[in-house]
Amino acid sequence: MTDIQSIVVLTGAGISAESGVPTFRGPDGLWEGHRVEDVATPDAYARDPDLVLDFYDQRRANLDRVTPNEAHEALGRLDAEWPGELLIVTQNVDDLHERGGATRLLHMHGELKKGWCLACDARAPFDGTMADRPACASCGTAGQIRPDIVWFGEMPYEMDRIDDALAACDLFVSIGTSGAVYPAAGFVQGARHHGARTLELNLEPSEGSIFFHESRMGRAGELVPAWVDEMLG
Ligand code: BJW
Repeated sequence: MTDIQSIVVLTGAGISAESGVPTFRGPDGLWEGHRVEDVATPDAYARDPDLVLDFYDQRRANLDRVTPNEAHEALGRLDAEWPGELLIVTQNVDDLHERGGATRLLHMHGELKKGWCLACDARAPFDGTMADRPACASCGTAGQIRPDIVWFGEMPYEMDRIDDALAACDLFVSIGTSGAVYPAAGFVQGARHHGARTLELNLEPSEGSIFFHESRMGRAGELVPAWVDEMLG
């Protein structure tokens, strides 16, 4: 892979699977006893806020029991050593990329460790239990903090920045994502449209596998360090 200056990496739940964080679309389409559609929509939150807040509280607490794996650490190394442009776009709401050393990173679907106050619109770090209906540190209103997570029907974060990076990149790499959720599922075609080379690293072919120039199948914990070694020569 010569002549590569600018890289965009997209990651999904598969990169955190070997850390013990469950993926969304397992064989039976269920996840921790819930269908994603039952908890990851604004309607679900309006219908049963206790269920939704508890679901995210449990996942936030679980972050303290997991650690970054070889794939997160390899991307942290790429971030530290790659001399050109790099943007790691994660769909994941865990903090394993940061803990693996990534800094050129954005969370397009939000973060478990952030809260969004619906009373004053402040988004702030959060590390407690939302089901207890805490007060907002900015405005003092109690019971109005929801997870700062992008649910179905909501606009993912930083789309302009992502679109600019996709248009300018020489290489687009997708890691551990099923390609089932848009707009992320369309990034490969966007990058190709602008002339980028495209590579998929996944356990099995994603829904958009045919759009990639190259697909490598296997565990992220093996494939990602090997690819990063290639890039850093
Ligand atoms: C391994 C591995 C190992 C395992 N090593 N690999 C009809 C057509 C097109 C679009 C739509 C449509 N109807 C509605 C839409 C839009 C909708 C959408 O895409 N729906 C689909 C269901 C069709 N999208 C939205 O609503 C988005 N917003 C939006 O579109 O706004 C309008 C807009 C317009 C124009 C431009 C921009 C925006 C918002 C989507 C929000 C998604 N939110 C979720 C939940 C977050 C909350 C939470 O975490 O609880 O985000 S859904 C869930 O899916 C989560 C994930 O980030 C996302 C992607 O999942 P991911 O990461 O791919 O996980 P899995 O489980 O699906 O796959 C794991 C993969 O890893 C598998 O392939 C495994 O094989 C692999 N793997 N172990 C390597 N060890």
